[in-house]
Amino acid sequence: MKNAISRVGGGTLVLAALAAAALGAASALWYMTLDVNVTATTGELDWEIRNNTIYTNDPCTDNLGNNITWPDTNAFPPDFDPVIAPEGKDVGCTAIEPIDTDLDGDYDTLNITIHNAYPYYATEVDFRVRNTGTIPLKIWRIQVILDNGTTMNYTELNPDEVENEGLYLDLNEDGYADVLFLWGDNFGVQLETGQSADESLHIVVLQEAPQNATLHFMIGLDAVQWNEYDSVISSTPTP
Ligand SMILES: [Ca+2]
Ligand SMILES: [Ca+2]
Ligand SMILES: [Ca+2]
Ligand SMILES: [Ca+2]
Repeated sequence: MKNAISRVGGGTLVLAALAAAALGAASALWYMTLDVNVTATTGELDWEIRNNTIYTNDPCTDNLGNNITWPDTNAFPPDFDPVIAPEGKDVGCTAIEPIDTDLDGDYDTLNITIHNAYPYYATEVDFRVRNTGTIPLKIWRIQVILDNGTTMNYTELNPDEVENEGLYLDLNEDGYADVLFLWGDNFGVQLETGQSADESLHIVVLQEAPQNATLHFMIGLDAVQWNEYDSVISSTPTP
């Protein structure tokens, strides 16, 4: 009888040892899982406006910063197709200054100033956006930032407004639109790390723009990681 009890006792010990071993295995597995999570570091979402790709068809200065004369472009309704001003007149010009607003070493915003503009003066702002992060991204929306800090966001959700018909903007908030923006596309185009996409913006000054005023605003962009794009645009109203 003692022997039988002893055997049972021995069996219990063996089971306990097996359970401990199993627990040890589970612990090891748990730590391995943790290791995997730690090793899979998060990616970086980042992009830049490349400095040497910023272009306007009516610059105020040359590459050395000297003032230059450059014929204006005009664009009249209803189609606003740009044409060189009659007799190659030079009245207005466009200055573009890239800014690094978050001080991370790359340009993310454009400071745009239109000097001496008049109704139907037209200008073009082109630039290239490059994915400088480590994960694919898509350009989500445009930001137009007014002097008083008001920021308006536009996505491709209203393609007729942003890409085709254009966007009428009241820069000085007097109730009348001062400029018409017409955008190129490349919303939602996937950019792998290191890849670039061109953005172009046509700006036409309208009849109601203030006289003797310098038109100024800033342009920024928002990008999202590639697999967030659809859910972001479908859940966010514009502007
Ligand atoms: Ca950046
Ligand atoms: Ca000019
Ligand atoms: Ca930056
Ligand atoms: Ca206005």
